[in-house]
Amino acid sequence: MSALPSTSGKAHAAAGDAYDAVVVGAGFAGMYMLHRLRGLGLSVRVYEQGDGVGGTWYWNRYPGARCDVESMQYSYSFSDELQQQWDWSERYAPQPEILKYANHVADRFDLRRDIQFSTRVERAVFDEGSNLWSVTPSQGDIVTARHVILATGCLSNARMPDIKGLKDFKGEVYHTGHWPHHAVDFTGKRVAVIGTGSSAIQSVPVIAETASRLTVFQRTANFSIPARNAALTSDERESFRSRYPEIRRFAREESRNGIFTEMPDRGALDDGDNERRAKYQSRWERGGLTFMSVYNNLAIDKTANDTAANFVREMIAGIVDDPATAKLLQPDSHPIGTKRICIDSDYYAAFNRPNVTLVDIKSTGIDEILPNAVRTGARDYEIDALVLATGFDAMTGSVAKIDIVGRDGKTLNEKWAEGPRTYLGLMSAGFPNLFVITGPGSPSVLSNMIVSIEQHVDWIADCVGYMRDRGLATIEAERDAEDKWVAHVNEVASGTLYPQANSWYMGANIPGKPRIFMPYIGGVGAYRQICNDVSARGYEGFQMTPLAKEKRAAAS
Ligand code: N01
Repeated sequence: MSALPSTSGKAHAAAGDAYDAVVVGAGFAGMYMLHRLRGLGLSVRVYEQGDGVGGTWYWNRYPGARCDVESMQYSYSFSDELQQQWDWSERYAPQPEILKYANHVADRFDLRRDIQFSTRVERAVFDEGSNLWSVTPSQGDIVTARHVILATGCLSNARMPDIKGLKDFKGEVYHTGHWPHHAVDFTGKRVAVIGTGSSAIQSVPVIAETASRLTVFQRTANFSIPARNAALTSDERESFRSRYPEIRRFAREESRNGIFTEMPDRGALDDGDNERRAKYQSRWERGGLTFMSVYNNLAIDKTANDTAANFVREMIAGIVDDPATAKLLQPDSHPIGTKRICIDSDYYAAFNRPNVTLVDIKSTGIDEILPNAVRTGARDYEIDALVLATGFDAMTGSVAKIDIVGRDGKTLNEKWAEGPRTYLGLMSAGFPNLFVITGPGSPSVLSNMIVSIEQHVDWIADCVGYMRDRGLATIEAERDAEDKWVAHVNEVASGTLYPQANSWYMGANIPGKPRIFMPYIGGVGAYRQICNDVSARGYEGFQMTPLAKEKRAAAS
């Protein structure tokens, strides 16, 4: 039973309302968290900045936006009826369909009545006397909660680049991560795209179809593998559905990245040139993220990695007609896979169109944005619309926007000033009852996000239920356990090639952000086992304190 009076179903929380849990964010993580906590009979208030559910899929509405994990796997597994009944139309569903799915889930599980939309959480302060959090939303009154769960997303804090003159541009300006809800029509317009990460790689071929001229400004070339997207047949859907128990089990327990696929049994150098090439070719034809799992050492052995990188560079040269453009598009700044690999539909081929130009800004950068043009060292490019595909303050950016005050008045931003510190990516010492879903120090962005979200949500819900059943007031990571976990996360990362790239995994895309490899690269299955072992041993590495006597009586 709820430890606190029910305040469920109110449009706005009122002053003094007390909840068992406040959840920040109503994306895939926040929605499932709400569903699980409600299942425990707890009172929950979810605050969501957008005016609808869906998180990433609510904000990222840019042309060509799709998931890069196959939809039959990038979907909730917690409800068998849901996964048996929902029909994905394509191998990689487009953003509107994923958003429709999020809305379907919200309706199906009656989630909206506990979500307060168009509301950010601005502040959360832990009161050491009552062991409760005091949460300040951007609208409505301050509420209290025993638990605060950050379901704020890893790629949700869109980053505007600091380019001179940007605010004086007179044409249309869009950020891919904050795309407007109204239709954007580029027909007949001169469009510039700044950035060549996944968002640009997905949007460029689509924008190129209608723009009169598209100029893509590239600072760093990225590796991209064809998606080979196609409509799903009912036979294909059925084949997945009938094997779901094994597919989901494998993704959770055995996989490295939360995706059901063959596990490589050998390294790239164990095969001869012809055999290796044939394997890369076959994965290239198949398309998708599993290109990188053809061998088991591409992330750790540079010579092995070079064989895959060279293959992709060769494919790029084969697609792009103009040799100078092909050369620019061939990445040479990082080992393949050490920045999140991109999945595209005709990205490289788009540069064969007469209306598309690639501009290399690696050495010169963009000098400034004029009211009607992008100025580089070489010349001015006149444009009508500007698309900023410049990424996110990843993993910590959305957490940092909330003023979180823990024990002794210390803020989380102070504690994380030199880089995020967590135990298991779930909690941070000094911040009792504050959980992060898919936070830094967990596999998170290195995985199929929904698999990692479900794992964290289930672990947190089980933990909250355990506390409720035993009359416990707080759970808090121990410093020693946290230090050891942070050291372990760093040690595992340093055994790989990942730190060699200036990636958002490393915080390298944000000036001044500490360079630390943020996610845990030990693998989804291994990580789950560690978390399960910790809880099985009575939450080893966490301190728990009991409720005061009278509160224990009220909670039972
Ligand atoms: O962002 P990014 P993204 N001047 O950071 C450039 C996920 N995602 O939105 O590399 C000029 O990857 C920057 O250049 P550089 C996915 O996990 C998933 O594309 O810093 N250029 C880079 O080229 C992905 O990894 C899907 O040299 C500037 C680009 O902008 C993550 O989101 C789809 C600049 C930013 O690339 C982020 O992808 C889309 C400046 N001042 C995204 N500042 C799916 O398929 C930045 N850049 C699910």
